[in-house]
Amino acid sequence: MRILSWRLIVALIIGVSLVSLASSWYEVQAQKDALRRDLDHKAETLGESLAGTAELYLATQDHAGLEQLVEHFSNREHLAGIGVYGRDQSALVVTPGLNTSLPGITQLLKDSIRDNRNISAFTRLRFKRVHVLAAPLHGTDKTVIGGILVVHDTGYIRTEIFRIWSRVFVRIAIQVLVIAAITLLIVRWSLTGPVARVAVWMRALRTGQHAVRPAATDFDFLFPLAREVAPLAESMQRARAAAVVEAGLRNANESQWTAERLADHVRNRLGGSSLFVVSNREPYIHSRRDNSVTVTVPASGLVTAIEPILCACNGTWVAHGSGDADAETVDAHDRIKVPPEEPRYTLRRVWLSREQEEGYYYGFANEGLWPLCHIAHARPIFRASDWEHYYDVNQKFADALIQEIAGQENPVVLIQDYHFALLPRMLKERLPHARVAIFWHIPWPTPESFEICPWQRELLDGLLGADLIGFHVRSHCNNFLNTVDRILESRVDWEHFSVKRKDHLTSVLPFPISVEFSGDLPEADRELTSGEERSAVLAELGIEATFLGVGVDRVDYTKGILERFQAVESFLERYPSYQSKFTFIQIGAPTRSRIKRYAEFQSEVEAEANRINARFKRGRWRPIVFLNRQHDRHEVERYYRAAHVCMVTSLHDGMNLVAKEYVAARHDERGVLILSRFTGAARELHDAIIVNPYDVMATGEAIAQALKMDVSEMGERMRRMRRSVKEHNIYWWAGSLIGALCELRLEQNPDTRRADPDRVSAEM
Ligand code: ADQ
Repeated sequence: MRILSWRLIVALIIGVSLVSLASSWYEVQAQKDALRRDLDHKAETLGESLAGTAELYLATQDHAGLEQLVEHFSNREHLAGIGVYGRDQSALVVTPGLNTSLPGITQLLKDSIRDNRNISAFTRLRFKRVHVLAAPLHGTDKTVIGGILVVHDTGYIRTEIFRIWSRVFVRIAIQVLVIAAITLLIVRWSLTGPVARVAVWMRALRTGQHAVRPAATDFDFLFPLAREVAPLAESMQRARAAAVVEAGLRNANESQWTAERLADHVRNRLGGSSLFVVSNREPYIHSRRDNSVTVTVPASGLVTAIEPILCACNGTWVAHGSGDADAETVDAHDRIKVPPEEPRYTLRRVWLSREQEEGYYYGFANEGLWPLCHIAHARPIFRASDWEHYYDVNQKFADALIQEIAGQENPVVLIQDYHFALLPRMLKERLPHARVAIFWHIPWPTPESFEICPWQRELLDGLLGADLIGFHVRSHCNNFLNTVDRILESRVDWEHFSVKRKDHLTSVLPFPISVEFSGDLPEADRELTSGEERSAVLAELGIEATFLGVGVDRVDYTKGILERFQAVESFLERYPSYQSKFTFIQIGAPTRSRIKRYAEFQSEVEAEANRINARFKRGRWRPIVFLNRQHDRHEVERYYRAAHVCMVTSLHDGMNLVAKEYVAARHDERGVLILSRFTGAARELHDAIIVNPYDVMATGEAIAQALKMDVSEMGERMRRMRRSVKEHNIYWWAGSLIGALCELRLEQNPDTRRADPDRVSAEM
């Protein structure tokens, strides 16, 4: 860096000096020319007035007059001498010191008399630089009768030029000093300092010490480098943290699932097979904002879980391209390599028309299947046109997958969710050698409920094309097997949880989904305790309260948000001492707003919050704060850490990740979870206060129990729940699912299926 600074300084100094010298040289030359012209002019004027008088004296032979004249003029400024000569160049009157014997001067006089004209020149007189003017003298008849010489000393011009050069050199010296100082400062501020801080950061990362990431301004100059280094550093940090956790757990004879372990596990399980994931929502969305394309990752546990697997085996994710700049970022085959900062796998986008999206996604999936599978007393709407779109879109995804899979020997396909019930069969019919699993993220209803669906047989048959169907909990598996048993020609094997239909065997197993469990708080969040976080959150909201509850949901009628608000109301009624003290914050992301029922529900939630607030509100306290927007992960986690109690009161929920996120966020082992018994999570998190959300009064009592809970009991409960979530995290879920799928023998017979010692038994 020092050499660079010096090089920069020397180069700048040489450059600036050369430019200064060149421009000064021109300036000096111009000044010199001006002074010379000025002298020439002065000599001419003097010569003229001298000649006029000298001619009179010559005409009258007045020698004394001539002498007086010469003496009179001889003390002019810079004048070196004056001489009056006869026609034969003989000196008539000459000031002392003017040596006319020098050939240069006598020649000028001779030429001037001979040619009858003024001649001037700059020349040397001994060691002096002089200006000489030779002019002819005329008689009354205009004939040349002699000549004069006017000699000026030009030394003053040299002195002036010297003074100018001195000023130039002083100016250049000052410039050099200023440039050197500014360069040194810039190098230090923008280069040496940031590079040193980045180096310290990287060294701390390398040596595993506490590393504080330098400020964004430090990366400004080093942006291209930082773009590469930052993910590298982060993955190093993650790898190191994972290694530490692994080592710790190995000692304790346990093994926590991490992204690295999952990647390794999947590589081993897949052997040389390629992995294909299908979901409706894509992991990267390209959108156009202010003339530039930005990429966002939708907040979803699925991306967290699936991405390491796809990265590990360079797989392909097929999804609906929903971003408005998606089409312009893919290649000719609708593919794009992701993650953008370090491309490791392929995202294949499938395009849907507006009608298709309306019919397949909003219509059949969300107005038909969603209420069909959730017991939340919303009537499913089945339209034949929606069903057709649902069928077509499943077919479209099947076509895209077949294109992607072409030529692969043992492809493994993992399909996500209720948007693709028909896809497993469509795939298997064309690719019988593919291993196909579908994971159903929502509950499966009882056979009696499912039977109302006009396309019940087609849906079941489509699903049974898969080799493996995953649900969150055992009871959903049981409901599914019961439904198949009742509706389709098939053989259900209750011992091995499988269905045999037309010689094809489908395993139906529970894989409870989870969240990423990080042992460490993000660096930025280490500073505040939950109490401080609470004060900060309340201050930001302009609210005064002592106790805080939180709920985080899409504003969906299955999430029991109205019942939750009513439970808060009941609690405040029964425990008035908590009025002005307990505030419940509902973070509610608007969802599926194009569906009438959802738009209505959104208004109902707002109205209920307003009603309860109007009833109890006092000063700067309000019982309910409804924050109706999508928050980023960091914001949501702040609320989790700030809240005394988290309420999950779904009327029916496949799993519910919010419950697990709250537990994972409570590094301080504080906080109480109130959890609906109708969530999949309630089968795992026994230390939550389990409630029936339809029983509003009992849920209100649960709030009182949570707020009064003894710290040691709270800690015990939270510790046990954290242990469970930590052990069964999102990586464990993905590893179990892929492991089970790879373990199945295609066209297997249940009696010959090998037991997998590593297979996760998630008996729920
Ligand atoms: P969802 O019905 O979407 O998922 P859930 O499991 O609770 O429900 O997950 C919601 C996710 O969205 C959570 O990660 C939560 O933090 C986030 N979220 C909700 N509101 C938010 C907001 N306002 N701002 C930011 N983030 C918000 C379906 C099933 C579930 C099943 C999951 C996973 O219905 O039962 O658990 O899939 O399989």
